[in-house]
Amino acid sequence: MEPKTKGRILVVDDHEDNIELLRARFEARGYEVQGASDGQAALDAVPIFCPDLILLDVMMPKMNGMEVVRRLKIKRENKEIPFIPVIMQTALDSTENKVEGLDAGAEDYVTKPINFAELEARVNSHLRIKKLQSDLAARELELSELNDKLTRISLTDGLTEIDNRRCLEDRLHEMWQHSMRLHEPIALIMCDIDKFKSVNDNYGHQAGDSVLKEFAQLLKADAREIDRVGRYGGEEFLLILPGTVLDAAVTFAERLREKVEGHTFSYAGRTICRTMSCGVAAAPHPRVKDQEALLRAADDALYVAKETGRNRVVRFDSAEYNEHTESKGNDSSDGEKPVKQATGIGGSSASSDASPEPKGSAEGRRAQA
Ligand code: GH3
Ligand code: MG
Ligand code: MG
Repeated sequence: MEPKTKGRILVVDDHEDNIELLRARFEARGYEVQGASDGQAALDAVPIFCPDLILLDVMMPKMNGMEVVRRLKIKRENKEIPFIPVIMQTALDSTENKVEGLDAGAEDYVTKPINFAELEARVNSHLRIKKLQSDLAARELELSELNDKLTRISLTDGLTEIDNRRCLEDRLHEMWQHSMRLHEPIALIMCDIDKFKSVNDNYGHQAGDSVLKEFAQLLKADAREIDRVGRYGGEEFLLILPGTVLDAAVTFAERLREKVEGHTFSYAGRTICRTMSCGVAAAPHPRVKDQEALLRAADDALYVAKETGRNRVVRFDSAEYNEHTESKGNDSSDGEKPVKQATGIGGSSASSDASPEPKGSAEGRRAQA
């Protein structure tokens, strides 16, 4: 194994003899040294040699040390290079040079002729600072990665690995604001697997988990990139469709419903079939004033789909929706008189195991879950 170097030093000097002198002394003490004989060569060497410290002569032809320091500083500010301490080598009597060098961004200076013991002490002191800085930067990076991971976890459903309810609510908030600002439509589809409890009862909880995962992927596969698909709770999923009018959302929901109806879920060699019910709502709509009302409208429409037989898509404020909610007296919208529409796309006929069973309001239903 190669012995660990005490540090990588880039020595920049237009006199080759000076470079060789410092190289011999530093290498003898376990440092790794590279020389550069002008300013441009030094700048070129930095990304390749990756020095821990630069020992820089001020007086050089073409590009002097001051200019090198200024350019290094810009590169560092642009995050092209990490922090690299620079020690300037100045003439003994040039206070002006020292001030200018430190102002330009150098960390320290030594005066020529060089006292090697002093130079080595300064080099070590700056290497210690550099190490502290890079340890700190590595820790910061670690923390920020951990933070990103935690954020991702807090917004993702652990089982299905799609957006969770919190994420959906955040996105809905953003998308609602965006839609209102640009006067664009926005639609929601609230989906609930029919008779899902019986999957758990008949095949076991793990089979239920597996169906939920597969179901999430079925929904996601058909959504556009700009749509959000998430698990709102238990076996209830929400799709947020920006820029989508009610008619288009109902058509899409119907397509998804048919897809689920025709799909065979499999778990441990057994096949399971299920249907889903959907409630669809969109804005702008005279009865949908805010994002909460939109969510409630989709949820209420889902409730009607459940009550009227399951395996159906019900549109908020359709004739069917209004007739049903009026007869039940449980419409939880804003209390204004429902606007009757000619028809609500009612999905297919009821599934065979469907048995309308009143469970109270949609919110009540969720509270039970
Ligand atoms: P409905 O058609 O009225 O929606 O009937 P349902 O059986 O689907 O609805 P119900 O609310 O009666 O039951 C939902 C079931 O979903 C009960 C609960 O145990 C199950 N469930 C919720 N979350 C999970 C989960 O993460 N994994 C599994 N396996 N089951 C879950
Ligand atoms: Mg269900
Ligand atoms: Mg449910």
